[in-house]
Amino acid sequence: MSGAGAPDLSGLDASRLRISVVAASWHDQVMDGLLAGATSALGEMGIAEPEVVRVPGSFELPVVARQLARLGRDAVIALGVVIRGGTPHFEYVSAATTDGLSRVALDTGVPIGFGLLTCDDEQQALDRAGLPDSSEDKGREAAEAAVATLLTL
Ligand code: DLZ
Repeated sequence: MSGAGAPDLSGLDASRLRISVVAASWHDQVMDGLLAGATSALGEMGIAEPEVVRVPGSFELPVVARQLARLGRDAVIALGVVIRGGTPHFEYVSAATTDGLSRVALDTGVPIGFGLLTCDDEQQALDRAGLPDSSEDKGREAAEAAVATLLTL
């Protein structure tokens, strides 16, 4: 993870941490990349097989993230992809999911990795999905951010 002041995660043994991933089920190829990025980052921290909970769509991420936080997870990584369509639905789902995840983090004090892609088209999402041709890996970033935040609390 880069960024001034971010905790150094190299060599971290997080195997005792209870960390779950909650992942939406729209846009399969992008989701596969986000999930691979997050689980690979967690694997490097000693969490070999993190719990992964699938939900129908991004709108459902906050309620499940909140339940996982309430059940004692140390951190939750939320992954989803919303792609702009021809109706205002994109704005509603993106805003509700973002606000909801933020509220979960603030209300529970449990770090929530924010791995929600909100993109104009599928190519933008693929570019950020951590796939072989992608330039960014937002699933990995979300996992690293959640754990880094946890280490600061
Ligand atoms: C309905 C919908 C639409 C149009 N687009 C997306 C999307 O791009 N990404 C996503 O994760 N979910 C989408 N959904 C589903 C909603 O998030 C939600 O699952 C449904 O409205 C049912 O509550």
